[in-house]
Amino acid sequence: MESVCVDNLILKLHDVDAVKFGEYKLKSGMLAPIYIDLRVLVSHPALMNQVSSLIYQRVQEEELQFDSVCGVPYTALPLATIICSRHELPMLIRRKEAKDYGTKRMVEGLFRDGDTCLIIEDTVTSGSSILETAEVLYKEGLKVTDAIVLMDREQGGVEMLASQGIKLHPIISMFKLLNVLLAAERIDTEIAQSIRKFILDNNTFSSKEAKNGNDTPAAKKLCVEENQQLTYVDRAKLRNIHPLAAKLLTIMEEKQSNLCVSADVTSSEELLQLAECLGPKICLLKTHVDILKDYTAAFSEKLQTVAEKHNFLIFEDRKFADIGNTVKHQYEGGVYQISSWSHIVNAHAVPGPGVVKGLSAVGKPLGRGCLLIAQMSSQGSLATGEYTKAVLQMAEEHSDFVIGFICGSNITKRPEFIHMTPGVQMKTGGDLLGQQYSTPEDVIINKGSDIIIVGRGILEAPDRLKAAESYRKSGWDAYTKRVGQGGQ
Ligand code: S5P
Repeated sequence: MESVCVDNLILKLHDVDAVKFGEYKLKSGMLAPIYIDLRVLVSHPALMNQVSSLIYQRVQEEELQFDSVCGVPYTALPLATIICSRHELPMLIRRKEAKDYGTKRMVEGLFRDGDTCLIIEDTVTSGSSILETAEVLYKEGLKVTDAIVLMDREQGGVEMLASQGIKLHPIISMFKLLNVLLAAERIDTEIAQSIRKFILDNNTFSSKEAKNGNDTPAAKKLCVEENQQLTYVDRAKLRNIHPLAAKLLTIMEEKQSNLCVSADVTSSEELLQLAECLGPKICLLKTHVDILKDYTAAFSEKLQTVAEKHNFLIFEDRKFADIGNTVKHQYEGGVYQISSWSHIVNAHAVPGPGVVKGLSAVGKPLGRGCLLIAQMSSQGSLATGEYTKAVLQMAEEHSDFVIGFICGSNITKRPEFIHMTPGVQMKTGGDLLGQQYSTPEDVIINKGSDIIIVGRGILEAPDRLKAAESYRKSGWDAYTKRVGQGGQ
């Protein structure tokens, strides 16, 4: 229903020339193959209403909490006005310039110190106009946690605003717009391709971070590197971070450990001994409870006690991959009742967003978190390229429950997501069933991941405690080197 509505709106925007194709000079002087001008909306009242409804629909879907609404001047100002008037919400108006008489206020309307204001914008490229408005609001003592935009050009705005603690909720993305216009034969494949390339090559967040006007692969690499200089503790303090992710990052800093042990043993007694012995060295313990030959509810209670004693979190590596309704039961019920004891679980994105929604219905009220499997360590894995990108998008759309990824390398610049990488041993290589290993240094420094997941590298060592300590140290030394605190 909603997507029909969005598709229809995209066609109408094209009809009224709010989206144009050709060669257009942008403010920056750069030539762009697409031009989006939503200022024309004011001449089309029915469209204004449709856009306002979609924006408000998003407010409701996301269950956003705020005290007032502010539209970025000028195009989004009438949109905010329609929404506020229709739904009787208090509005604030941000002045572009302070008037030189009277109160010299930059923000008009009533508000209290500490109130939260929702920002509405028509189109976002870099995110700078939203940030500018947010900064004016901050100066008045207001808070901004969320912003809704009708059209996201997907050129880095989401990432830039996330780095400033503002979650951007786009209604139409550039890629969606192109797909709809292509399907309706308004543009051909060649034009769509050239615009996709332009968008990917002109990510303002990467190029700005890299202080480099255009050269994208290098710019992107540099950006990842700069972003990765954020410490775990800095990330734990981000305004929009999931509380469980913040807790994990804090444990990592406190215990100086980015090591997750994969406790792939088949007896519960051995698993508890392992947890007791390696507990002080790890931030996270990963389990596969379905390989235990003697699982009982008493075991999971004991495991929780050990986790509390040694201050680590539990991650049941269940890899849910069914429709929402089924995973809900698998997570909450059955023999294992995973949601009752595991802080973190993971899921494949194959079934679509329903899998996250089903898990979230059970886990979110309990304060649990989920990792999406974006890439796999096994040879011939199908989780690559476009699939990985789609997983990232799913995570962004469910960041109130998804706290990060199982992946081989850093896949997003958004620092609130935690990257965890399995397939780690001191030496590269693999096993006979397709597992492939990278070293802790490679994973943390070159691949930009956050947590190393180690199973047999520790389990098969003659002295497991000694091996865990050496993985902890390698992982931690690599991290301190990455954030520029090592080597002194
Ligand atoms: O892509 C993956 C994802 C996971 S969660 N590759 C993996 O190896 N894993 C898990 O990590 C796997 O199920 C196992 O529990 C662990 C790796 O174990 P190791 O003994 O090869 O280190």
